[in-house]
Amino acid sequence: MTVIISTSLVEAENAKRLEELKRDYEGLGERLARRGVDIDAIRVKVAAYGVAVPSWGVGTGGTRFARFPGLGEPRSIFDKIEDCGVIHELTRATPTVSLHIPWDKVADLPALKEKGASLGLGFDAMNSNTFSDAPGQAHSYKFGSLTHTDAATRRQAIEHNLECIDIGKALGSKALTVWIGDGSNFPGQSNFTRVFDRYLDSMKAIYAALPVDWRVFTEHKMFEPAFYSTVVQDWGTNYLIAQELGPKAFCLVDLGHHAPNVNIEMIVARLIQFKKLGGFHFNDSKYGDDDLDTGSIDPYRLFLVFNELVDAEVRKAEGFEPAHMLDQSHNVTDPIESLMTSAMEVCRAYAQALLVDRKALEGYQQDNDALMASETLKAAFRADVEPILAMARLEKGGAIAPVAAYRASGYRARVAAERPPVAGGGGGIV
Ligand code: LRH
Ligand code: MN
Ligand code: MN
Repeated sequence: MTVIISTSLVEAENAKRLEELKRDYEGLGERLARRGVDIDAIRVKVAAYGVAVPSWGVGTGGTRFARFPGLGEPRSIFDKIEDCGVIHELTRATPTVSLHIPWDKVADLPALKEKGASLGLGFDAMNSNTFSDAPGQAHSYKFGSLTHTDAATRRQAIEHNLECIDIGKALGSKALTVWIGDGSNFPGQSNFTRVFDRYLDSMKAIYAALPVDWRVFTEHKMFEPAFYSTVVQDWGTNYLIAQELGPKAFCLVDLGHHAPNVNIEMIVARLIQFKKLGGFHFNDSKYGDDDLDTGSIDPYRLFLVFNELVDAEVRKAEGFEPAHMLDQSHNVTDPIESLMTSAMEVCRAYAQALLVDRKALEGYQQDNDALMASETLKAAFRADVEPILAMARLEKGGAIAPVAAYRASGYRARVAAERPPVAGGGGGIV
C-alpha cells in the first residue's frame, strides 16, 4: 500500500492528542452506559462505515459567475485519485471514489484501477454527463439529451451512458448514476408527457445494458439548469422511473435538490418503505443546489436523515442497501479539508443516529407524547460523539484530528510545487 502522508507524521500528530482522547472516550463511554448504550459497539459500526468521495470534488469548484482555482489543482484523474487517497488516509472513512465521465479523462483503466488499489481505494457509482457538450461530439445537448426531440441526439446520450458502464466494469464499479439537466425554460416549450416518454425509452435502453450485479440510480432535481420545468424534478417522478425500469433501478437523493424546507427525511423513509432508495449525494444548502459542505448549514437535518437510515438498518428493512456519496463544490476552502470534514460529518450523523433510544421513541410515539419523542431524538443529536469518531479513525490508522494532520503535512504546498497554477475566470460549472 502506498502512503502519501508520512505515517510518522500522523503518529506524531496523534501522540499529541492521544491521552486526551482516551479520557474523553472513557467519559463518554460512562455517560452512554448510563443510558444503556455500549460505546464500543457504536465505535465498531462507525469504523465499518464509508462514504464515497466525488472525483469532481477535489478540484476547486465554481459558480456560473466565476471560478477561483486554488493551489495545486489536480491535473489529471491520477492527481485526483491521489487527493482522494489523502482524504481516506487521514479519515479512514472514504474507501471509494465516484467518477464523472467525461470530466474524468480515463484512458488507461488498468493503471487507474491499480492506482486506486495501491491507495486502498475502490470505485463507487459511475456518473455520466449529458448535461454539457463534450468537445467534438456530434449532437448538442442544448435542448436535451436522453429526452431530446431528435433521435440521434438521444442515441448519443444513451451511448455515453453505455460507455460509462463499460468504464465502470473495468474499474470494479457496480452502479451508474444518471442525472440529466433536461427540461425547459418556457411554458409550452416542451410537452411534459412526450418528454417523459422519451426519457423512459432512453433509460430502458441503458437499463438493458446493465450487468447483472449492477444498479442504476436516477437522481432527481427540482430545477437548474432548466428553470421552468425539469424532466426528473422530484422524488415522485423518480419513483415512477424506478418502478418503470425494474428491480435494478433505484432513486438517488441529493440533499440539495429539493425546495427549501422540504422534509427530505420523510422522502427517504418513503423510498425505503417501497424499496427504492438507491443512495445519496450528501451536501448542504441554504437556498438551492448550493453544494455546500455536508452538515455545515443544518446538521440536524442530516441527523434526521440518518435517523431514518438507522431505523431501517436496525429493523433490517428488505432491499435496503443505499450507496453513500458526497457531492459538493468547494469555492472558498481547500477541497481536501472540506471533503474530510464532510466525511466526518456524515459519520457523526450516523453515530448520533445509532444513539437514539428506539424503544423509548416507539413508546412515546404510541402514547402520542410528542414532546418526549422529540426529546429522545434531541438527546441523541446533542451527544458529542467526536471521541467515538476519533477512536474509530485512530484504530484504523487514521488521524485523530485529520485537518490538523493534513495542515502539518504540508501536502498542499508539496503538490502546488508539482502541479502548475490554473487560471481562474468567469463562468464555472454546475
Ligand atoms: C447535479 C448534480 C449531479 C451531477 C453533479 C455534478 O446538480 O448534483 O449529481 O452529476 O451535480
Ligand atoms: Mn448530485
Ligand atoms: Mn446537484
